[in-house]
Amino acid sequence: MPRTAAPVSPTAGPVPGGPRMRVDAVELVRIAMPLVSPFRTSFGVQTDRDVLLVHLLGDGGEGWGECVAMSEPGYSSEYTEAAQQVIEGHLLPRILAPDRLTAAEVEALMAPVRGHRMAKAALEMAWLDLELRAAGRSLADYLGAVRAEVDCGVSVGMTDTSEQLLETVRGYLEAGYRRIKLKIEPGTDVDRVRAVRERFGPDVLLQVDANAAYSLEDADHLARLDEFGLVLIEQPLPEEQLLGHAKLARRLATPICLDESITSAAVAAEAIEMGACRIVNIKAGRVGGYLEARRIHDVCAARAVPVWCGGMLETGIGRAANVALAALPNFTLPGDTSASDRYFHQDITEPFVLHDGRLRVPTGPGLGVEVQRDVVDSLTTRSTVVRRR
Ligand code: SMG
Ligand code: MG
Repeated sequence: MPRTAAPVSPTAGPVPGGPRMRVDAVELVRIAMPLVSPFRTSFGVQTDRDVLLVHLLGDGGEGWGECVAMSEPGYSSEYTEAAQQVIEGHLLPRILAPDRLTAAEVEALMAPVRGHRMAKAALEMAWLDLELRAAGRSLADYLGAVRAEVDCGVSVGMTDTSEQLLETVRGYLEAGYRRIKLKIEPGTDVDRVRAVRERFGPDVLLQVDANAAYSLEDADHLARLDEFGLVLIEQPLPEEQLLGHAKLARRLATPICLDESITSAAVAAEAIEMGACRIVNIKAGRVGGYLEARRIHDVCAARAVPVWCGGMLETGIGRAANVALAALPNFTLPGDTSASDRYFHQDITEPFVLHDGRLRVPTGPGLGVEVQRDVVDSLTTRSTVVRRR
Protein backbone atom coordinates (compact mmCIF):
# COMPACT_ATOMS: atom_id res chain seq x y z
CA MET A 1 0.00 0.00 0.00
CA PRO A 2 1.24 3.52 -0.65
CA ARG A 3 2.80 5.58 2.02
CA THR A 4 0.37 8.33 2.92
CA ALA A 5 2.15 11.59 2.38
CA ALA A 6 2.31 13.98 5.27
CA PRO A 7 0.66 17.29 4.37
CA VAL A 8 3.20 19.54 2.71
CA SER A 9 2.78 23.28 2.62
CA PRO A 10 2.28 24.41 -0.96
CA THR A 11 5.11 26.34 -2.53
CA ALA A 12 3.96 29.95 -2.36
CA GLY A 13 3.14 32.40 -5.13
CA PRO A 14 4.65 32.96 -8.57
CA VAL A 15 8.28 31.92 -8.85
CA PRO A 16 10.75 34.73 -9.49
CA GLY A 17 12.67 33.64 -12.57
CA GLY A 18 15.44 35.01 -14.71
CA PRO A 19 15.57 38.06 -16.97
CA ARG A 20 13.30 38.73 -19.94
CA MET A 21 14.86 37.11 -23.01
CA ARG A 22 14.85 38.07 -26.66
CA VAL A 23 14.66 35.16 -29.11
CA ASP A 24 15.92 35.76 -32.66
CA ALA A 25 15.56 32.31 -34.18
CA VAL A 26 13.85 29.05 -33.35
CA GLU A 27 15.08 25.82 -34.78
CA LEU A 28 12.54 22.98 -34.84
CA VAL A 29 14.46 19.72 -35.11
CA ARG A 30 12.80 16.37 -35.68
CA ILE A 31 14.83 13.36 -34.66
CA ALA A 32 14.18 9.62 -34.97
CA MET A 33 15.36 7.70 -31.90
CA PRO A 34 15.13 3.91 -31.90
CA LEU A 35 14.05 2.44 -28.54
CA VAL A 36 16.19 -0.35 -27.05
CA SER A 37 13.09 -2.56 -27.04
CA PRO A 38 9.49 -2.14 -28.22
CA PHE A 39 7.17 -0.57 -25.61
CA ARG A 40 3.66 -2.03 -25.72
CA THR A 41 0.69 -0.43 -23.99
CA SER A 42 -3.09 -0.92 -24.23
CA PHE A 43 -3.14 1.61 -27.10
CA GLY A 44 -0.24 0.44 -29.25
CA VAL A 45 3.43 -0.41 -29.65
CA GLN A 46 6.29 2.11 -29.82
CA THR A 47 9.50 0.98 -31.50
CA ASP A 48 11.07 4.40 -31.96
CA ARG A 49 10.40 7.96 -30.96
CA ASP A 50 9.71 10.74 -33.46
CA VAL A 51 10.79 13.61 -31.23
CA LEU A 52 10.32 17.32 -31.89
CA LEU A 53 13.08 19.41 -30.31
CA VAL A 54 12.85 23.17 -29.87
CA HIS A 55 16.12 25.09 -29.99
CA LEU A 56 15.90 28.79 -29.13
CA LEU A 57 18.68 31.19 -30.07
CA GLY A 58 18.81 34.65 -28.59
CA ASP A 59 20.60 37.09 -26.29
CA GLY A 60 23.85 35.29 -26.97
CA GLY A 61 22.53 32.08 -25.52
CA GLU A 62 20.45 29.05 -26.34
CA GLY A 63 17.64 27.00 -24.84
CA TRP A 64 16.46 23.48 -25.58
CA GLY A 65 13.00 22.00 -25.17
CA GLU A 66 11.45 18.65 -26.04
CA CYS A 67 7.89 17.94 -27.10
CA VAL A 68 6.51 14.74 -25.53
CA ALA A 69 3.86 14.15 -28.20
CA MET A 70 4.02 10.71 -29.83
CA SER A 71 3.86 10.19 -33.59
CA GLU A 72 0.29 8.83 -33.33
CA PRO A 73 -2.64 10.29 -31.33
CA GLY A 74 -3.02 7.14 -29.17
CA TYR A 75 -2.10 8.31 -25.67
CA SER A 76 -3.71 11.72 -26.22
CA SER A 77 -5.21 13.70 -29.08
CA GLU A 78 -1.86 15.41 -29.65
CA TYR A 79 0.78 14.00 -31.98
CA THR A 80 4.16 15.19 -33.17
CA GLU A 81 3.19 16.57 -36.57
CA ALA A 82 0.24 18.50 -35.11
CA ALA A 83 2.47 19.90 -32.37
CA GLN A 84 4.92 21.17 -34.96
CA GLN A 85 2.11 22.76 -36.96
CA VAL A 86 0.58 24.55 -33.99
CA ILE A 87 4.00 25.77 -32.88
CA GLU A 88 4.84 27.15 -36.32
CA GLY A 89 1.39 28.49 -37.18
CA HIS A 90 -0.03 29.71 -33.88
CA LEU A 91 2.37 29.72 -30.93
CA LEU A 92 5.61 31.15 -32.35
CA PRO A 93 3.86 34.12 -34.01
CA ARG A 94 2.49 35.07 -30.58
CA ILE A 95 5.70 34.72 -28.61
CA LEU A 96 8.10 36.14 -31.20
CA ALA A 97 6.12 39.37 -31.61
CA PRO A 98 7.04 41.09 -28.31
CA ASP A 99 10.63 42.20 -27.78
CA ARG A 100 11.53 40.40 -24.56
CA LEU A 101 9.72 37.88 -22.39
CA THR A 102 10.12 35.61 -19.39
CA ALA A 103 8.91 32.00 -19.54
CA ALA A 104 5.98 32.96 -17.32
CA GLU A 105 4.99 35.65 -19.83
CA VAL A 106 5.38 33.15 -22.67
CA GLU A 107 2.94 30.85 -20.86
CA ALA A 108 0.40 33.68 -20.57
CA LEU A 109 0.75 34.65 -24.24
CA MET A 110 0.11 31.06 -25.36
CA ALA A 111 -2.97 30.63 -23.15
CA PRO A 112 -5.51 31.95 -25.73
CA VAL A 113 -4.61 28.98 -27.96
CA ARG A 114 -6.82 26.22 -26.62
CA GLY A 115 -5.37 22.81 -25.84
CA HIS A 116 -2.12 21.74 -27.54
CA ARG A 117 -0.50 21.46 -24.14
CA MET A 118 2.40 19.30 -25.27
CA ALA A 119 3.33 21.86 -27.92
CA LYS A 120 3.15 24.71 -25.39
CA ALA A 121 5.17 22.76 -22.83
CA ALA A 122 8.01 22.24 -25.32
CA LEU A 123 8.29 25.99 -25.96
CA GLU A 124 8.04 26.81 -22.28
CA MET A 125 10.78 24.27 -21.46
CA ALA A 126 13.12 25.79 -24.02
CA TRP A 127 12.39 29.30 -22.77
CA LEU A 128 13.03 28.26 -19.16
CA ASP A 129 16.35 26.76 -20.24
CA LEU A 130 17.35 29.96 -22.06
CA GLU A 131 16.20 32.26 -19.25
CA LEU A 132 17.64 30.26 -16.38
CA ARG A 133 20.98 29.79 -18.16
CA ALA A 134 21.15 33.57 -18.42
CA ALA A 135 20.35 33.83 -14.73
CA GLY A 136 22.90 31.11 -13.82
CA ARG A 137 20.16 29.22 -12.03
CA SER A 138 19.02 25.60 -12.25
CA LEU A 139 15.46 24.59 -13.15
CA ALA A 140 15.36 22.51 -9.96
CA ASP A 141 16.15 25.59 -7.87
CA TYR A 142 13.60 27.67 -9.81
CA LEU A 143 10.84 25.10 -9.30
CA GLY A 144 11.55 24.69 -5.58
CA ALA A 145 13.34 21.34 -5.46
CA VAL A 146 14.18 19.94 -2.05
CA ARG A 147 16.12 16.79 -3.07
CA ALA A 148 19.46 16.22 -4.80
CA GLU A 149 18.34 12.87 -6.22
CA VAL A 150 15.01 11.20 -6.89
CA ASP A 151 13.68 7.66 -6.42
CA CYS A 152 13.10 5.94 -9.73
CA GLY A 153 10.58 3.42 -10.93
CA VAL A 154 10.24 1.83 -14.32
CA SER A 155 7.25 1.33 -16.59
CA VAL A 156 7.17 -2.18 -18.05
CA GLY A 157 5.44 -2.69 -21.38
CA MET A 158 3.19 -5.66 -22.10
CA THR A 159 4.81 -8.87 -23.33
CA ASP A 160 3.54 -11.90 -25.22
CA THR A 161 4.05 -14.29 -22.31
CA SER A 162 4.21 -14.18 -18.51
CA GLU A 163 7.73 -15.64 -18.65
CA GLN A 164 8.94 -12.72 -20.77
CA LEU A 165 7.36 -10.29 -18.32
CA LEU A 166 8.97 -11.97 -15.31
CA GLU A 167 12.34 -11.90 -17.04
CA THR A 168 12.01 -8.19 -17.84
CA VAL A 169 10.93 -7.30 -14.31
CA ARG A 170 13.79 -9.34 -12.85
CA GLY A 171 16.27 -7.34 -14.93
CA TYR A 172 14.86 -4.01 -13.77
CA LEU A 173 14.84 -5.05 -10.11
CA GLU A 174 18.44 -6.17 -10.45
CA ALA A 175 19.28 -2.79 -11.96
CA GLY A 176 17.94 -1.23 -8.77
CA TYR A 177 14.59 0.28 -9.75
CA ARG A 178 12.58 1.07 -6.65
CA ARG A 179 9.13 0.49 -8.11
CA ILE A 180 7.66 -1.53 -10.95
CA LYS A 181 4.71 -0.36 -13.05
CA LEU A 182 3.03 -2.93 -15.28
CA LYS A 183 1.04 -1.88 -18.31
CA ILE A 184 -2.26 -3.80 -18.29
CA GLU A 185 -5.22 -4.48 -20.53
CA PRO A 186 -8.33 -6.66 -20.25
CA GLY A 187 -7.62 -10.35 -20.75
CA THR A 188 -4.17 -10.79 -19.22
CA ASP A 189 -4.26 -8.26 -16.35
CA VAL A 190 -4.98 -10.41 -13.26
CA ASP A 191 -2.76 -13.30 -14.32
CA ARG A 192 0.22 -11.08 -15.10
CA VAL A 193 -0.04 -9.10 -11.87
CA ARG A 194 -0.38 -12.33 -9.88
CA ALA A 195 2.66 -13.83 -11.62
CA VAL A 196 4.83 -10.80 -10.81
CA ARG A 197 3.61 -10.54 -7.22
CA GLU A 198 4.16 -14.25 -6.57
CA ARG A 199 7.62 -14.31 -8.15
CA PHE A 200 9.06 -11.16 -6.56
CA GLY A 201 7.17 -11.05 -3.26
CA PRO A 202 5.11 -8.58 -1.25
CA ASP A 203 7.84 -6.01 -0.66
CA VAL A 204 8.18 -4.84 -4.26
CA LEU A 205 6.34 -1.56 -4.83
CA LEU A 206 4.05 -2.61 -7.68
CA GLN A 207 1.47 -0.59 -9.62
CA VAL A 208 -0.44 -0.90 -12.88
CA ASP A 209 -1.36 1.46 -15.74
CA ALA A 210 -4.38 0.76 -17.97
CA ASN A 211 -4.18 3.83 -20.26
CA ALA A 212 -7.98 4.05 -20.25
CA ALA A 213 -8.58 0.47 -21.45
CA TYR A 214 -11.55 -0.30 -19.15
CA SER A 215 -15.13 0.81 -18.56
CA LEU A 216 -17.12 1.18 -15.36
CA GLU A 217 -18.75 -2.20 -16.11
CA ASP A 218 -15.33 -3.74 -15.38
CA ALA A 219 -15.45 -2.62 -11.73
CA ASP A 220 -15.90 -6.13 -10.29
CA HIS A 221 -13.12 -7.44 -12.49
CA LEU A 222 -10.74 -4.62 -11.50
CA ALA A 223 -11.55 -5.28 -7.83
CA ARG A 224 -9.79 -8.63 -8.30
CA LEU A 225 -6.53 -6.67 -8.39
CA ASP A 226 -7.12 -5.56 -4.79
CA GLU A 227 -5.61 -8.75 -3.38
CA PHE A 228 -2.17 -7.90 -4.80
CA GLY A 229 -1.48 -4.87 -2.59
CA LEU A 230 -0.82 -2.49 -5.50
CA VAL A 231 0.39 1.03 -4.81
CA LEU A 232 -2.19 2.30 -7.30
CA ILE A 233 -4.09 1.67 -10.49
CA GLU A 234 -3.41 4.38 -13.07
CA GLN A 235 -6.06 5.72 -15.46
CA PRO A 236 -8.42 2.73 -15.71
CA LEU A 237 -11.17 4.66 -17.59
CA PRO A 238 -11.22 7.14 -20.50
CA GLU A 239 -9.83 10.57 -19.76
CA GLU A 240 -13.17 12.42 -19.79
CA GLN A 241 -14.73 10.16 -17.14
CA LEU A 242 -13.97 11.90 -13.85
CA LEU A 243 -17.34 10.87 -12.40
CA GLY A 244 -16.79 7.33 -13.64
CA HIS A 245 -13.47 7.23 -11.80
CA ALA A 246 -15.17 8.53 -8.64
CA LYS A 247 -17.75 5.73 -8.87
CA LEU A 248 -15.07 3.14 -9.58
CA ALA A 249 -12.99 4.37 -6.64
CA ARG A 250 -15.81 3.47 -4.27
CA ARG A 251 -15.64 -0.14 -5.48
CA LEU A 252 -11.87 -0.63 -5.29
CA ALA A 253 -9.52 -0.86 -2.33
CA THR A 254 -6.58 -0.02 -4.63
CA PRO A 255 -6.13 3.78 -4.88
CA ILE A 256 -6.89 5.28 -8.28
CA CYS A 257 -4.21 7.53 -9.77
CA LEU A 258 -5.10 9.72 -12.74
CA ASP A 259 -2.77 10.46 -15.65
CA GLU A 260 -4.53 11.35 -18.93
CA SER A 261 -7.49 12.98 -17.12
CA ILE A 262 -5.38 15.57 -15.29
CA THR A 263 -4.83 18.36 -17.80
CA SER A 264 -4.53 21.33 -15.41
CA ALA A 265 -4.40 22.36 -11.76
CA ALA A 266 -8.12 23.19 -11.95
CA VAL A 267 -8.98 19.68 -13.16
CA ALA A 268 -6.73 18.18 -10.50
CA ALA A 269 -8.61 20.09 -7.79
CA GLU A 270 -11.97 18.93 -9.17
CA ALA A 271 -10.87 15.30 -9.53
CA ILE A 272 -9.63 15.21 -5.94
CA GLU A 273 -12.77 16.89 -4.59
CA MET A 274 -14.99 14.42 -6.50
CA GLY A 275 -13.07 11.45 -5.16
CA ALA A 276 -11.92 10.45 -8.66
CA CYS A 277 -8.32 9.89 -7.52
CA ARG A 278 -6.19 9.65 -4.38
CA ILE A 279 -2.86 10.00 -6.21
CA VAL A 280 -1.83 12.10 -9.23
CA ASN A 281 0.68 11.38 -12.00
CA ILE A 282 2.20 14.71 -13.10
CA LYS A 283 3.61 15.04 -16.62
CA ALA A 284 4.52 18.57 -17.53
CA GLY A 285 3.94 17.89 -21.23
CA ARG A 286 0.38 16.72 -20.63
CA VAL A 287 -0.54 19.83 -18.63
CA GLY A 288 1.07 22.55 -20.76
CA GLY A 289 4.39 22.98 -19.02
CA TYR A 290 6.48 23.00 -15.86
CA LEU A 291 4.78 26.06 -14.39
CA GLU A 292 1.37 24.36 -14.52
CA ALA A 293 2.95 21.11 -13.30
CA ARG A 294 4.20 22.97 -10.25
CA ARG A 295 0.70 24.36 -9.63
CA ILE A 296 -0.68 20.82 -9.74
CA HIS A 297 1.99 19.79 -7.27
CA ASP A 298 0.83 22.60 -4.97
CA VAL A 299 -2.89 21.81 -5.37
CA CYS A 300 -2.21 18.17 -4.47
CA ALA A 301 0.13 19.03 -1.60
CA ALA A 302 -2.51 21.29 -0.06
CA ARG A 303 -4.95 18.37 -0.15
CA ALA A 304 -2.46 15.75 1.11
CA VAL A 305 -2.60 13.92 -2.22
CA PRO A 306 0.78 12.39 -3.13
CA VAL A 307 2.12 12.91 -6.64
CA TRP A 308 4.79 11.27 -8.78
CA CYS A 309 6.46 12.20 -12.02
CA GLY A 310 5.24 10.45 -15.17
CA GLY A 311 7.28 9.86 -18.29
CA MET A 312 6.81 10.03 -22.05
CA LEU A 313 9.95 8.16 -23.18
CA GLU A 314 11.88 11.45 -23.08
CA THR A 315 15.41 12.08 -24.26
CA GLY A 316 17.93 13.56 -21.83
CA ILE A 317 16.44 17.02 -22.43
CA GLY A 318 12.97 16.23 -21.12
CA ARG A 319 14.41 13.83 -18.54
CA ALA A 320 16.53 16.60 -17.02
CA ALA A 321 13.44 18.73 -16.53
CA ASN A 322 11.39 15.81 -15.18
CA VAL A 323 14.03 14.90 -12.63
CA ALA A 324 14.10 18.55 -11.46
CA LEU A 325 10.31 18.49 -11.10
CA ALA A 326 10.40 15.17 -9.24
CA ALA A 327 12.64 16.79 -6.62
CA LEU A 328 9.75 18.95 -5.32
CA PRO A 329 8.52 18.07 -1.81
CA ASN A 330 5.20 16.36 -2.59
CA PHE A 331 6.72 13.94 -5.14
CA THR A 332 6.70 11.20 -2.51
CA LEU A 333 6.31 8.16 -4.80
CA PRO A 334 8.96 6.91 -7.27
CA GLY A 335 8.41 8.25 -10.80
CA ASP A 336 8.64 6.89 -14.33
CA THR A 337 11.98 8.69 -14.44
CA SER A 338 14.15 5.82 -15.57
CA ALA A 339 17.78 5.84 -16.68
CA SER A 340 18.68 6.72 -20.29
CA ASP A 341 19.66 3.11 -21.05
CA ARG A 342 16.12 1.88 -20.34
CA TYR A 343 15.09 3.78 -23.48
CA PHE A 344 18.01 4.42 -25.84
CA HIS A 345 21.39 3.00 -26.77
CA GLN A 346 22.60 6.57 -27.16
CA ASP A 347 20.96 9.60 -25.60
CA ILE A 348 21.33 13.12 -27.01
CA THR A 349 22.72 14.49 -23.72
CA GLU A 350 25.10 12.89 -21.25
CA PRO A 351 23.18 9.79 -20.12
CA PHE A 352 21.17 9.67 -16.91
CA VAL A 353 22.55 6.76 -14.90
CA LEU A 354 20.85 4.96 -12.01
CA HIS A 355 22.71 5.06 -8.68
CA ASP A 356 21.12 2.87 -6.03
CA GLY A 357 17.74 3.24 -7.74
CA ARG A 358 17.97 7.01 -7.99
CA LEU A 359 18.82 9.68 -10.56
CA ARG A 360 20.74 12.81 -9.63
CA VAL A 361 19.01 16.14 -10.13
CA PRO A 362 21.02 18.34 -12.51
CA THR A 363 22.49 21.37 -10.77
CA GLY A 364 23.85 23.37 -13.73
CA PRO A 365 22.10 26.47 -15.11
CA GLY A 366 18.80 25.88 -16.96
CA LEU A 367 18.06 22.23 -17.58
CA GLY A 368 21.65 21.49 -16.55
CA VAL A 369 22.47 19.16 -19.43
CA GLU A 370 24.49 19.71 -22.60
CA VAL A 371 22.92 18.63 -25.87
CA GLN A 372 25.35 16.65 -28.03
CA ARG A 373 24.80 18.38 -31.30
CA ASP A 374 26.63 15.78 -33.38
CA VAL A 375 24.32 13.07 -32.05
CA VAL A 376 21.24 15.21 -32.72
CA ASP A 377 22.47 15.86 -36.26
CA SER A 378 23.02 12.18 -36.91
CA LEU A 379 19.38 11.46 -35.90
CA THR A 380 17.74 14.46 -37.62
CA THR A 381 14.96 13.76 -40.10
CA ARG A 382 13.83 17.38 -40.61
CA SER A 383 14.96 20.81 -39.48
CA THR A 384 13.06 24.08 -39.82
CA VAL A 385 14.23 27.53 -38.78
CA VAL A 386 11.75 30.26 -37.86
CA ARG A 387 13.20 33.75 -37.48
CA ARG A 388 11.91 36.83 -35.71
CA ARG A 389 10.52 39.14 -38.40
O1 SMG B 1 8.91 7.45 -19.94
O2 SMG B 1 9.26 5.60 -18.89
C1 SMG B 1 8.56 6.32 -19.59
C2 SMG B 1 7.23 5.81 -20.04
C3 SMG B 1 6.26 5.81 -18.91
O3 SMG B 1 4.39 4.37 -19.10
C4 SMG B 1 4.85 5.46 -19.36
N1 SMG B 1 4.17 6.41 -20.03
O4 SMG B 1 0.64 6.38 -19.66
O5 SMG B 1 2.16 6.76 -18.25
C5 SMG B 1 1.83 6.47 -19.40
C6 SMG B 1 2.84 6.22 -20.49
C7 SMG B 1 2.58 7.12 -21.65
C8 SMG B 1 3.51 6.95 -22.79
S1 SMG B 1 3.33 5.45 -23.58
C9 SMG B 1 4.10 5.52 -25.07
MG1 MG C 1 -0.04 6.52 -17.62
